[in-house]
Amino acid sequence: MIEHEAEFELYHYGESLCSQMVRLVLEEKQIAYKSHHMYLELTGENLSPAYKKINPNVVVPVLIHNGTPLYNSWEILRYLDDHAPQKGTPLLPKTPEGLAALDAMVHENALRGDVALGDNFGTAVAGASTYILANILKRRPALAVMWDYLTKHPDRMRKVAFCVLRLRGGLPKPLYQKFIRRLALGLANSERHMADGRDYMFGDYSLLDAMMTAHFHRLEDVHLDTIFTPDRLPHLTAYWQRLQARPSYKPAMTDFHSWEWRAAMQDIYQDQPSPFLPLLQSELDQHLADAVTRKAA
Ligand SMILES: N[C@@H](CCC(=O)N[C@@H](CS)C(=O)NCC(=O)O)C(=O)O
Repeated sequence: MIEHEAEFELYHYGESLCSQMVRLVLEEKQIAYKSHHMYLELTGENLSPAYKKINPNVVVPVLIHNGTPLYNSWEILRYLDDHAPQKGTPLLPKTPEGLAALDAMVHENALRGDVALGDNFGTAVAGASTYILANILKRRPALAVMWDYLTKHPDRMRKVAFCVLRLRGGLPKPLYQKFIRRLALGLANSERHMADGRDYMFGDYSLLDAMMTAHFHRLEDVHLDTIFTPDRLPHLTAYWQRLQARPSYKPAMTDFHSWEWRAAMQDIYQDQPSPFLPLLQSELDQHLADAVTRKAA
């Protein structure tokens, strides 16, 4: 049991993909919550003994419901929908086939610990934005960062990854190229999925759309969002506008923009598109052309 004051309390970070999804769903379900905003790379606050009492795995988000912690964002999302099925927007498909299809699409798109970075759309989005994490880590001395992660982070792979980011300023370039290729494939698949004119991934808004909102918003952060044009991705471009127009978007997403993340974006991209945009465009165009050829055959 975690100490708490409100029925729902959320430990989260403004710019984390998983935190964004949970905040979107809290808004969609119209569930009020007490916010505990945490800084991650900027201060290493999540590695502190105090936070380890909330989550020994040191990650966000954690949702506390009446003192009981829930740790995994996807489980949190489902829990919220089960908890308040009649409140706000219903977020799960109604039929068993719909639920199975949702699970498959989540597998394809989610930021999952059991999927290697860049092996699905969600992990490719996360991988592509590690430049931003590296830039934020640069605000602290390298030794302090390495000490923190090597001695306090429980995940062996992440310990190393954060040290590499601090020391190299990013991951090796071929990895970014892999992320971009996977992003192109994911965008092409989603464009095809929406080509029948549906408004959301499953017709009605669902948990998957909350996930896609966070992912597309992150493409904006890494200055790849100019890929969304009516010529290239007509259905996804309209879909992205629809997601941003929802009342949940501002309170869950833009109201939680965090200053050091925004400063890192400015420092890295200087108001220019990402240097990886041409690769994303050519890979995507190739996928879209292949799909047309397959259809014609
Ligand atoms: N499987 C977890 C993953 C959570 C996660 O990796 N959160 C990231 C932010 S998106 C984090 O807290 N990273 C900080 C760290 O590892 O130090 C979930 O879905 O909630």
